[in-house]
Amino acid sequence: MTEEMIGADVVARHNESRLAALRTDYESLGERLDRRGIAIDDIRDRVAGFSVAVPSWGVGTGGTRFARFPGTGEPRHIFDKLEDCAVINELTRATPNVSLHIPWDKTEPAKLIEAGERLGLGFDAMNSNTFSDAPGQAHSYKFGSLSHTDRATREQAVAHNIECIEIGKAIGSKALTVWIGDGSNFPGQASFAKSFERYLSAMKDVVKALPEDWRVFTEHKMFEPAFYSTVVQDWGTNYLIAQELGPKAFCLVDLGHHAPNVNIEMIVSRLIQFRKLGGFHFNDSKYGDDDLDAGAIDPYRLFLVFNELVDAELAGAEGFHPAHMLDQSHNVTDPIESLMVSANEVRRAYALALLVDRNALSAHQDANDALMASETLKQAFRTDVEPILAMARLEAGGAIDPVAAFREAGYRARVAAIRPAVAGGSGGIV
Ligand code: LRH
Ligand code: MN
Ligand code: MN
Repeated sequence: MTEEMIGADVVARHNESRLAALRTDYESLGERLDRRGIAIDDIRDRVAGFSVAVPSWGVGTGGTRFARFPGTGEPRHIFDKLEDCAVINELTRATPNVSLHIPWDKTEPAKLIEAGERLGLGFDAMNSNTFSDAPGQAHSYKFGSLSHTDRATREQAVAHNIECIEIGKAIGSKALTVWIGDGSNFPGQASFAKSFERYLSAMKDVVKALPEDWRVFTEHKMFEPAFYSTVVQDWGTNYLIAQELGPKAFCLVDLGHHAPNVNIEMIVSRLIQFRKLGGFHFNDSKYGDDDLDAGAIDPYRLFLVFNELVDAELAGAEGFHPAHMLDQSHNVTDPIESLMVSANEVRRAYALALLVDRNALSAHQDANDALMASETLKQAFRTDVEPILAMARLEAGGAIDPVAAFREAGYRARVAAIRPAVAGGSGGIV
């Protein structure tokens, strides 16, 4: 029996007052979609089958490089974090898996399994951390980790990644995500070629430890914490890595890790075409790695990314099963609310992309009718699919309006009474 964090009665009460309006809206949208030759129930079923993993580190308040302003009832440890993640899934029914970060979430695997079973949660990709020093570790990552000039430091970073795989194996994960902060701050500080060579060699040792049915996702990021050069800085380098590391290696696209205005949807298309798209960290940004909620700044771009994903899905692209994860940081919102909104935004982008008239789009492309091609995408994007998302949640036992239900349930006040307040302070980067 799954332990409920919110309670089915609270959710039922919440839904009751909204049910009639939702049915009317769903029916009316169904009629309009029908005129476009789209069966609304098919879209609802696909949306219901779409999930996105929640990052364990996302349920705490993040910070900037300058300051951290904690909220009330912040999770004290991984078990509190898992309870918060369970709330998100109970209300959205879109996030049945959690992505762990080691050593932040390090604990006995048996206890993780027990908590996961109790809360109805599974575990998605494991994330290693060689971008900060853990207490007591022998060698510092100040000047790098997997690409460090010192062999012992590289070996320590490899051993840490292997430890993440071991924990993941015990709890049912099937992937390891590796993001490193390695890079340089001054021209001349590091040899680009030698650093990359050392990184590739270390990663080959990590790949050797992967079980048969596992994948490794390497995550690129243009800058930060290194401000002059970064070892795994863009999708080109990431693609080279995936090629060098072989069939278990794939590229992870964190939407916030690109220069402003970069055409991310085109990167996604390229990686799909060459079978190296591993998955996503969804978030949004205006300037850099802002880690804002998915779709908060540019929902059209999120839709265009999903347009590529749906295109590949419907075409039955071989070996196409990208991992969907959120990765965001919250400074001014309740993290649970933000993650619920993001999960819904990701589903919205998926639903909207399913509405694209692909035959028409393809014909407009062939006829070089730029205007109508663009309008075909816009027609889908302009549709309000909220009734579809809400119906998918409702039928799976979730809330019609997850944020309102969360507030009605008084969960944050309840945990604030148990979890001691955390002191604020100076920032950290993630
Ligand atoms: C780096 C990153 C990466 C880390 C996470 C905490 O900016 O996106 O995925 O693991 O943030
Ligand atoms: Mn990320
Ligand atoms: Mn990031």
